[in-house]
Amino acid sequence: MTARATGGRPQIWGIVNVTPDSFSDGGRFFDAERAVAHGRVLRAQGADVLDVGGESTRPGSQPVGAQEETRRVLPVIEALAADGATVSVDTYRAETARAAIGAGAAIVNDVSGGLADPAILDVVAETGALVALGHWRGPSADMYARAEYDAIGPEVANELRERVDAAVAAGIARERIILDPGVGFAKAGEQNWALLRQLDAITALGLPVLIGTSRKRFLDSALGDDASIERKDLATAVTSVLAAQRGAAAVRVHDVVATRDALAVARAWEG
Ligand code: PMM
Repeated sequence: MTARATGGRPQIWGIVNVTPDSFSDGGRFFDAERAVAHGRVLRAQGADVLDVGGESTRPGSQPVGAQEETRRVLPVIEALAADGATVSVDTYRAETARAAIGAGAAIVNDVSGGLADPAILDVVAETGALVALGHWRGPSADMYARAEYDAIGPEVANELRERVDAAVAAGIARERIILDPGVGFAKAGEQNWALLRQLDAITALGLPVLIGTSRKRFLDSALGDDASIERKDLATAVTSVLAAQRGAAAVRVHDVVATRDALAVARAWEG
């Protein structure tokens, strides 16, 4: 597995969240079992990478801590990697990343681009994992306070270039870096659309670009406030195709089937 797109179509990263199920009393084992089963379904549906996360990074969400995060994701990563899946760990913590790689994760997906816990870059360098560096300006709790841009595309590109420099300085080979402009991270509503419109500024950095729009709040401005999950998944399939047409190498989604089909239809059109 490289950081490049597979066979001309973008990679599909399927989202596997390992968070407690408030509707079940099955306990912790059940949460992991459920996540593994979900990951297997996504893989069978065509996910190229399974992105396993144990802490929500949604706006306003509370951190769970490294110990709890590791406890949640490790058994899931172990089981999915043992199946032969390419597993990514969605974490900004060095300690979690190290444990996840030990359990079989091949990719560290750090939405903070190494800013939240700089030691994560050393872990990636030491282990030879791939890394996705996200554009980030601070923790979820107050990230909208930092959502100020004059020209969002070039500014995000510049800040990502600094993260690449930090990663390379830590000993990570450029070929092992994927960039993510961080849709929804320190960007409010319309700023996300402007960023997507200016995706060229990010792809011009010359590294593979990962885009995550799945079920995000900014889609509401196109769909209306009360759009169902199904409608958001359809919208995500459309944004994933548009991102792919503008050079994205990978898309991170909840609904793998919708995005897989949309990408296949776009490819058939393009011939
Ligand atoms: N978004 C979320 C979590 N992890 N990782 C990457 N690389 N890019 C993203 O856009 C991204 C991410 C938040 O969304 P979720 O809570 O639906 O997973």
